[in-house]
Amino acid sequence: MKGLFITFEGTEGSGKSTQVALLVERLRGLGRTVRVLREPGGTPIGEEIRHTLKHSHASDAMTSEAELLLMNASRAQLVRELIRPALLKGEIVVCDRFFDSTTAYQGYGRMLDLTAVARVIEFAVGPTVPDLTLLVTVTPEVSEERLRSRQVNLPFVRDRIEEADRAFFDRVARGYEKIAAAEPERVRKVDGTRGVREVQADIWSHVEKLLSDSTR
Ligand code: Z5A
Repeated sequence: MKGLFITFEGTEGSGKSTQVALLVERLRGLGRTVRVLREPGGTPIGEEIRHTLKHSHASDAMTSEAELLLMNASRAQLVRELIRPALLKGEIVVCDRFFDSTTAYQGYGRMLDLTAVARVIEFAVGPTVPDLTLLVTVTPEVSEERLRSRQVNLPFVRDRIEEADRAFFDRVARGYEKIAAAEPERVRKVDGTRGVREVQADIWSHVEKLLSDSTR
């Protein structure tokens, strides 16, 4: 069976991780072997990079260019160590964030040169591009409310990126809109403001189509 690569994107609090877990459960229920990954991270080296990006004491001084390269160092490792081998074995790879996050956050959010960002991404991933990307969208208000309620439940420490201002998140959301408009076949938008089950059903309709197309 052909390997399939599915990624989830969206601003924080959009419900991506919740939907990743539900999709993986459903695919495994169909007997498919599924590899679940997240970015930045996913490999031992990637998880060390993730820690530096999110929590290092020195990371306040990190430049946007260093952030771009660290995201893609983690990605280059993940692609070669886990994603390509899994796809070659015919597995389904589901990844919570992938290169569209870099375009949205470092490109549009941090306002780095978009051509340079695209070149770095291309170097990190080569031909390993998702078959389907689910962009879960929420309003800033929904995102803030969900993050706030999660803080009540968990000892959640706001990390470096999450402390950036509202204008940053507006730019990220606009960036995602542009990404979706540029690649409507690969990137499917899903309204994440609805209940978990409705969002899940919408996502499943896209995945079901991908599964049936892949067996033709
Ligand atoms: N980043 C980057 O800048 N460049 C890159 O290239 C990459 C990443 C790859 C990773 O953070 C950070 O790295 C991220 C982008 C940057 N920056 N920020 N900030 P992370 O991995 O720690 O977290 P995240 O990816 O931003 O996701 P998240 O904050 O954990 O949220 P989520 O996965 O989208 O949502 P969730 O955990 O599934 O749900 C959030 C809460 O809402 C939770 O309490 C749920 O129970 C609840 N929820 C979920 N769905 C619903 C619905 N439908 N209704 C009501 N409540 C819901």
